[in-house]
Amino acid sequence: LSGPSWLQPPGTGAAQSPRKAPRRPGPGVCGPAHWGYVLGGRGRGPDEYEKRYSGAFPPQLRAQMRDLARGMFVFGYDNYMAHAFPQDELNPIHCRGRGPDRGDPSNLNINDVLGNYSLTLVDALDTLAIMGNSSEFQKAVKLVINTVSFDKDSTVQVFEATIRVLGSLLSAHRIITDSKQPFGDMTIKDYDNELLYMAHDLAVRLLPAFENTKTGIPYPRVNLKTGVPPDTNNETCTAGAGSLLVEFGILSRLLGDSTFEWVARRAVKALWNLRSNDTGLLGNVVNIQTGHWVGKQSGLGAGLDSFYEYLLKSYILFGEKEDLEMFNAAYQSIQNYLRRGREACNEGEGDPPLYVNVNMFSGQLMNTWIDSLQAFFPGLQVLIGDVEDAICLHAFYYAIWKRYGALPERYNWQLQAPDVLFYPLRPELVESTYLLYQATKNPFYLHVGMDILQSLEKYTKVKCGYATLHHVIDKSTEDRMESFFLSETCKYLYLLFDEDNPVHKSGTRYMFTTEGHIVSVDEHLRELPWKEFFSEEGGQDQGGKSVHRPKPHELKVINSSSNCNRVPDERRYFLPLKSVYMRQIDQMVGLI
Ligand code: DMJ
Repeated sequence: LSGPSWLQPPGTGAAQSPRKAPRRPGPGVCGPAHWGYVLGGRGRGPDEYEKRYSGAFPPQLRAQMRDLARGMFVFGYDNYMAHAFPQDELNPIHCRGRGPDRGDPSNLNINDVLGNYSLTLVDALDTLAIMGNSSEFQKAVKLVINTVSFDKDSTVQVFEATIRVLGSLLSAHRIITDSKQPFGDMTIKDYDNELLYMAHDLAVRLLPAFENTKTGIPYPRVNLKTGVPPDTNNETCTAGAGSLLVEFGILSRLLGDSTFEWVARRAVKALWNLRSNDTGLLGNVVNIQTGHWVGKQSGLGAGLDSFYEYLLKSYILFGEKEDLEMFNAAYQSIQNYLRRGREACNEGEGDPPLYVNVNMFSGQLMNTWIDSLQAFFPGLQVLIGDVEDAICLHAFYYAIWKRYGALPERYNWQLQAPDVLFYPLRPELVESTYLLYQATKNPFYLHVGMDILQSLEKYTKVKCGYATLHHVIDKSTEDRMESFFLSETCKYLYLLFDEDNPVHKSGTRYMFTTEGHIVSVDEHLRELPWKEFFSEEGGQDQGGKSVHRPKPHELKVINSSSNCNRVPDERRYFLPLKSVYMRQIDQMVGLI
C-alpha cells in the first residue's frame, strides 16, 4: 500500500504500533511542568506559525470577539423569535419559520428533529443564562411553560428529542432552582418545577421506544401521541440508542423514579455486550430485535460519537464505576484499532496520527474519509487528560477549517478533498477549541476561535440569521439554521472569549451534555433515591461489600471547569504544537 501510514493496518512497523494506553494524567497534571512539556516550548526559534499564533491575545481583542459571539447569538435568536417562533426552526434566508415536513414523512433530516415544539427556543434556554441575559431567559422560560406542548402528532427521533429538548429543559430547570444563581438572577417568580414536569411528560412519551424490543436497545423513533409507529424501522445507530443516559439519568435522579435511567442503562449495556470479542469495537448500526450489526463500521464520528462521550460523562455525573470501566475499555480499543500514524503525535517519524474508520470485527480500514462530527473527540480527550493527543487531532481539523473556512461534512484524507460538501453550522470544532483553551490557556486557541468566528460571519451570515453552507468550496448556502447553532456553536464561541464566565470559574463544576447544555456536577446526582439496580451485584461487589461510589472530589478525570483552569501565573505562550508538525498537517490537507 502506498500513501499515508493511515492506510496501513495497525501494528505494521514501529511508527504504526498501537498506543499502549491513553496517557492518563497523574496528580498535578495541570501544573507547570506538564504544560511545559505539552506546549513544547523547548528552544525553537520563531517562524511563521509561531508569529501568527503564539502572540498574546490582547484583552481588548478578546472582549471584541466575545461581543461578536454574543452578537451572533442575538442576531440568530432575535430573528428566530421575530420570524419563526413558535415553529421549530428559522429559515434564515427567507425569514420564515419551519416545522415538521408533514407532506413527506420520509424526510428524516427534518422530521427526526422538528417535533412542532418550538425547538430552537427550547434548545437556546441555557445559552441565554450563560450570556447573563436574565430578562430574556425569564421571558423565554415563561414562553416555553405557557406555549410548548408535547401532545403532538409528531414522529421524532428519540435521541434528538432527548439531547435537544429533554436536556435543555433539565438544564434550565437546574439553573432556575440553583440557590447560588451564578449567572445573575435567573429565578422565575412562582416557579413550580414546570420545566421538570415538562421533561417528565416528554420522557414518558419517549418510553414506548424501549418496549417490545428483544435486545433492550430502543426503537429509533416514536410518535409523541401514539408511540412506536407500526411501520417503523428496527435499525438504529449506536449513538442514537446508546447516548441517552445523561439526560434520562438526571431526570430519574431528580424525580426519584428509576424507570428512565434503567431503560437508558439497559440500552448501553445491550450495545456494549454486542461489541466484537476480538477488537472490542462496536459498529455504527444495529438491529434492535436481532442484535445483528447492520453497519459494521467503527469510527469516532457519525453513528458512534456520543456513545463514547456519554460513557465518560455518565461517570463524571453519577460516579458509577462501570461507566468508567466501559469508557476505558472503549478508549483502549480506539487507540489499538482506529488510531493510525506515529505514536507520539508531536514528534518522531511517520505521519501524524489520525483516527480512521474500520471494520469492527477485523480492524481493517473501511474508507478514507473522516467526518466533521469526529472533531468533538479532542474535547473528550481533554476531559480524560489525554491532552497532547487532543492538541494534535484538533490541529488536523483546524487545518481543514483554514482551507475551506468551514468543515466539510466528510473530508477524504487520501484525496485531500471533501467527500461531502455541506457544513450545517456544526459546533464540534469550536467545542474542542474551547475545552483545549480551558486546559492549556494557550492563546493559540483564541486565534483559532477568532478565525472560526470570522469565517462564520463572512460565509454564513444572511438576511435573518446564519445559514447552512451547502458547498464549502463555492460557499453557496441553504435556507436552514439548525437549533444547535444557538445552543452550541454560539455558546462555545462566547465561552471561549468570556474569561470570567461562571461556567469556568473555580468553585463551580459544570459539564456539557452532547448538545452543549450545562449541568452542574454535584453530590446530589450521585445519590440514588431508589434501590440500586444497575450493577450486576445489586450495588455490592462479589464479596458482598457495598460498592464504593466516588464523590465528585474523588474523580480522577479532568473536569475542564475545575482542575485545568488553574494554570500557573507564569503562563507559557508557546505554540501548543511544533511548527514542523503544523506544516506537515497543512500539507496533508492540501493547504500548502
Ligand atoms: C448536535 O445535535 C449534538 O452535538 C450531537 O451530539 C451531534 N450532532 C449535533 C451537532 O453537530
